[in-house]
Amino acid sequence: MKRMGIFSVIASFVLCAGIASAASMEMGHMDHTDHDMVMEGPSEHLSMSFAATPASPRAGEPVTLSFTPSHVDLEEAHGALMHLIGVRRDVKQFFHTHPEPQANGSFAITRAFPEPGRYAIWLEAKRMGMLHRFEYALVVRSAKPSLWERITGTFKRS
Ligand SMILES: [Cu+2]
Repeated sequence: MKRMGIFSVIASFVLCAGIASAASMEMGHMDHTDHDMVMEGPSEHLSMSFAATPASPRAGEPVTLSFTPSHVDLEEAHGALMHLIGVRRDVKQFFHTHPEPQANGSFAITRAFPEPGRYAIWLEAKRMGMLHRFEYALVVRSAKPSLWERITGTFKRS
């Protein structure tokens, strides 16, 4: 199998054309490709609240990321109503997913982060013809040490 590296990360971003520019900015490339106009952050048309449950997750434990839009009439963009990517600060961890609509009007996804660290999370949603990109931060703590590790002190924090 080929080594997974920065290029597979970029390839994944290509699936989400709109979000690609956020990712390339994060990686220090400023080249701009053709895509919808993107509003950075909230506008009069759309704002978004974010919550993580638990708020301070540990690696390996499921955490629900939920996003509540200010308006219900989102428009599909690139095949989904919401696109979510997360990148750890060192770009060694990456995910791209699509939060699912919930009965309460929010969109949510539950996942476990395999590795601790500081993640930047971008959510993209479209309303009134305008893509909006929201940026959040999430700190994933180290996995909970087992009783054995706590007793013997073999637990290593990364
Ligand atoms: Cu997507």
